[in-house]
Amino acid sequence: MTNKSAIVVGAGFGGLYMLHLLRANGYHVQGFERGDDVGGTWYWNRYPGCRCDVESMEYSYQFADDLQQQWDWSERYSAQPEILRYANHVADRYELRGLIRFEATVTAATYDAQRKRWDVEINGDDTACADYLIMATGCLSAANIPDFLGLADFQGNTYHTGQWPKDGVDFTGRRVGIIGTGSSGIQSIPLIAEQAEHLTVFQRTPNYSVPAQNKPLETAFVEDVKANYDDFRARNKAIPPAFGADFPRHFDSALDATPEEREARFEEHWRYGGFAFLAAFADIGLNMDANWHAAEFVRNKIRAIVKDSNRAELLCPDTVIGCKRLCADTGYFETYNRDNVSLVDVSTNPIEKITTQGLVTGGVSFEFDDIVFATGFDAMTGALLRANIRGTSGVELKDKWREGPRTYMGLMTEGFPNLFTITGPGSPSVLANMITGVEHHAEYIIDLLNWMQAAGHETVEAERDAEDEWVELVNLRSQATLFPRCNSWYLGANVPGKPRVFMPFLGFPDYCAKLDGIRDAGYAGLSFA
Ligand code: NA7
Repeated sequence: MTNKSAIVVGAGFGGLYMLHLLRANGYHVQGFERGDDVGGTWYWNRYPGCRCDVESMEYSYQFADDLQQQWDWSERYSAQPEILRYANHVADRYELRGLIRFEATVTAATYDAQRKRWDVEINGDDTACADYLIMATGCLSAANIPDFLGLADFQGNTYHTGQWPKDGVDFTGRRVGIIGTGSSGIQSIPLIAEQAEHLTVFQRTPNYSVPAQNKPLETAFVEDVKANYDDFRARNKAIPPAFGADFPRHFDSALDATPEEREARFEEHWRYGGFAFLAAFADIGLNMDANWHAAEFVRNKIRAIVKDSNRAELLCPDTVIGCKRLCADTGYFETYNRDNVSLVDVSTNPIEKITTQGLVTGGVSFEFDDIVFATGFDAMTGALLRANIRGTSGVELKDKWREGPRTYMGLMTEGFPNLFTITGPGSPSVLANMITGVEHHAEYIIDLLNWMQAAGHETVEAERDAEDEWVELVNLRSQATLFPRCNSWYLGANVPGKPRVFMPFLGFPDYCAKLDGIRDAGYAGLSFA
């Protein structure tokens, strides 16, 4: 037992495991969570059709073999209710609930350099303090509702996909408008369309989506994975996204194939489903010409599925495929063949205003009973900046990150001693298997804290030079790919005014090797006191 204490903010998968490790290592620990239960992103995103785009056998903790052996998933891609049940199972199994105060939003966190402690304000009127502050606040947890004129005037119901009511929503017989065609829109539109009297989709940018090809998990497959789970996990951790090791994967160039070979390869990957589509050739994410072939294949699929040719063209993206997160759907494009679904292009005529009865775009008024905002998140930095974090000399994180997030290893930021970010910007985070990522971070943090206890250090802080080099490295790695060539939330481009900086570190194995090297060099780039 140590006399050191830690506050963990967030009770999603990162926070839960961090709490477990801290307690197991003898730290005094207190968790705070905005929701009234565990689950984080999977607690809030309850919209119809919400489902993980990483396969179930991979999207789970691997720190305890009995846990992964005993838990059973029902489908190839788990739906939100099942993932939330899993989070609850973990919280109960490891008796974590007692460590967490629910409905407790951290509204400010200030480092006291004299006492070498973090003072945290909860719900604006309560306080707590600890030696270490660990932000496990998630990458997709700060909802983005655009600042539409007249937003408060609407007299019907409004919903954001990332803040969905616990009891669900019944759209039967209702006129519904939905804004946004990212993953949340693409997953929810087919199901809302089945219920609503009429659904109008407001699309600013069409998106690439590949069928998920979701299905019940086969017993023989599950047994095989479980019999070789360590090997399965190790193979996944050895590839850049830390998932999909068993995808059909090809290492040749799309440009070396004949048109017939390309078509056959893309068809094979389309039928396999989901992210595997991007593994059809080695250079889809690297070469614009190769990328065009993959994009054109999807456009032709859209043209074949959607019967109204004008509507099909509106749904065809002309951007780089895989640059925004590729979506995995169930019946998305088919939904546009329904009589009760309309599609409105707002790319050239932005939504002008929300009215008491609906909204106006291009001078045309639409009336709705309900409006759904599938408008995404202030990703990766939003939840951290909303917590009003102040470091040494009162520096605010939002000021330090005004030109974009700056971290060392995606874990720490200079000027903020003893503050850690689980899957922070500058770590693989959203471009790797998130659960693998949070486990790696929580384990790295606990090793570092234990090392500090043994060495008698009270504080740890990133060094400015090391941080500058890290930011440069993250940026350079993205420049070698096509990721910077669109307006994605990976770049902060979805939120007006947000600096355009590519935030995830590309490549989980390289990232882990770098962090191991830093640790083996006595935590080079961190300074201790
Ligand atoms: P996304 O992928 O950020 O999608 C948000 C959508 O909302 C996208 O189509 C946006 O269009 C649209 N949007 C945002 N603001 C507006 C305004 N002002 N007017 C019209 N349309 C707008 O969020 P999701 O929740 O779907 O998915 C986030 C991640 O969660 C996803 O990648 C998975 O990892 C899970 P835009 O493309 O910006 O033109």
